[in-house]
Amino acid sequence: MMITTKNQYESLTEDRAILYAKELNFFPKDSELDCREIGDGNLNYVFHIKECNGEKSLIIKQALPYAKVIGESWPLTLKRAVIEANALKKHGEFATGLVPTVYASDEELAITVMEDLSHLKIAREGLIHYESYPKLSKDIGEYLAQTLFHTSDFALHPFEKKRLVSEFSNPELCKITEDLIFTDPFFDHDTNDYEPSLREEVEAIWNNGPLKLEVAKLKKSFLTEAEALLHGDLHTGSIFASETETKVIDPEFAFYGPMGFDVGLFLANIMVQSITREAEERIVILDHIEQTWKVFSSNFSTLWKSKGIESYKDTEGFEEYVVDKIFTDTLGFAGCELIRRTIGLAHVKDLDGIADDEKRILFKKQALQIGEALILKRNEIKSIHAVIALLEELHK
Ligand code: SR1
Ligand code: MG
Repeated sequence: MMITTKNQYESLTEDRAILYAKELNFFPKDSELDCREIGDGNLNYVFHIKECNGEKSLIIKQALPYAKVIGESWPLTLKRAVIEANALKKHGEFATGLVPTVYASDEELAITVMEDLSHLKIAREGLIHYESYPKLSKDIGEYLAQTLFHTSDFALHPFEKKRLVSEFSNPELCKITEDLIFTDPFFDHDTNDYEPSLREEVEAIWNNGPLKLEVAKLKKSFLTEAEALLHGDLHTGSIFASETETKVIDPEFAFYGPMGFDVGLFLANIMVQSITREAEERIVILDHIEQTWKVFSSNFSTLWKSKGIESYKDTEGFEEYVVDKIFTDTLGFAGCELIRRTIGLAHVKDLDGIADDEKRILFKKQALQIGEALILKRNEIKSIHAVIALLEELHK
């Protein structure tokens, strides 16, 4: 079922969401519906609607015309709902079973109606509570290889690639990332939010010329390198998981950018867990880091060989050059993400949720230290094992 309706924008309430769901003809006629707003993200409403006396259920996600986390003083385009629905569909063509099915979308109401995934848990929440996700890194490695390869110039006719670049032009959401990940944390900006005990480390970042030069280069890559259709915000809060399933949600930041950005954001958010965990619980996290890169790079290579259309694909050294560049970019973007999640506007519960002041501050300092090292040493670090060694240094 794929419905595209036209209505004038109004924000939904739980009651209005039920009325809207009834119009979709998804539920049996006259069935009684229950609705709860379950969104805990920064930007949108998420309504979970289910039959009171039946099995069927769905999710209605509605973009608000402002950032929920800040309020109406931060207006935000509603076009992001269309970007999200279209990115879910485009990525779903390749990452089979790894994104929710979109049932309907409504451009005027900025609504996406999709598969209910409430039997799964947000991976960040689960990881904080040491839940085991044996498929997470394999699935995300596969998701990254499929989505990034198939939407790139290595797989698409140049006309189709450029059509998609235009379709997924997402300037307002990109500006959030440009500011919150690449700029504000590296300057004394009023959006920053850091604990007073970190003031010395924060000032050291603002005064670190060589670090800022490398961040400027990474920001330039983000601004200019339209390599593939990215998810654009692939942190562990954008992933639903269980022991047997993984689903990537929320691609409202999708746009054409450098491939390493998606890989780096995911790895940075996993790395936070390696910083906060004791030795025994850390092993599984380090394994996720290794497996994500291994599965991504080996699946990307397989796709390159089997489906690549680039004339130079068999030219000695070219594939290696492309994968090495993704790796180097990945490390740099991961470093920026670690720093912004520690001292920028949008934090993560993995760190902020640690009640013990001494431990929390220590872990935050370590996140900054790893972030800086990844940015500054990204051209020297040649393997995922070297990244793991860097993380393990913290615990010696
Ligand atoms: C105002 S939006 C803050 C952050 O939330 C989103 O999930 C993105 O990560 C963004 O940077
Ligand atoms: Mg989100």
